[in-house]
Amino acid sequence: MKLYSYWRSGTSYRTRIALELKGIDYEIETVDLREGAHKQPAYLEQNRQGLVPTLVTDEGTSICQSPAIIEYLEEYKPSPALLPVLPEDRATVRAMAAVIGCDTHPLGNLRVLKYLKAEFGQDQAGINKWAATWMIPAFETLETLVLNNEHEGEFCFGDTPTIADCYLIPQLYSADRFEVDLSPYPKLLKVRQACEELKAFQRAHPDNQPDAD
Ligand SMILES: N[C@@H](CCC(=O)N[C@@H](CS)C(=O)NCC(=O)O)C(=O)O
Repeated sequence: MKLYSYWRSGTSYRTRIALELKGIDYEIETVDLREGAHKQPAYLEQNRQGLVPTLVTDEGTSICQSPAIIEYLEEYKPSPALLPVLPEDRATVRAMAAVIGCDTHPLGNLRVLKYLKAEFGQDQAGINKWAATWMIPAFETLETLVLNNEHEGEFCFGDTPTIADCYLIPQLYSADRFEVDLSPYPKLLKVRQACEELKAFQRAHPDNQPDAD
């Protein structure tokens, strides 16, 4: 498979984690967001929205939207599972992922931040404040969800990584970039520690990508 990816993109990062956890062979094709490569015709052929990531399957199908890609990977290679067995547990894990994927990450996307700078004259301090405004309630919610589910363990849900961890770790990485204080979320920090010990998370980390600078 081929993954169109940008090293610091949270959605690329979460998809790389899923690919790595599944042990799927894939190659990276880098898309430099800073240079606008995602808006070039060649890339738009793969992804009509002009966003990363895009996964191209071995059969040549292009899949966009990281939630769709991650769910595809779960169906394509069910083991190791990134979702629990029971429907209600699966819903819990998907809800944790959605706190980030639906309600948090989109507000900190490159195009949103560029707009805040260009149209509203925000400097880096303003951008950091914006990022914190939306990340803090998400982390508060997740800290509670992770602590209060019946399957509390090393990871967001139980003792093996799930889709929720694929979403959480890149968002924590982004929090560090925007200087969001993570000390009020000790459980999330413990989960991060557990993830950081796994090769899959290490290999997927932005610093370990071919386009990292
Ligand atoms: N919902 C999409 C969002 C994709 C997305 O926002 N990707 C960002 C990078 S994390 C991007 O391509 N940004 C380019 C831009 O904002 O111009 C997904 O999960 O794949």
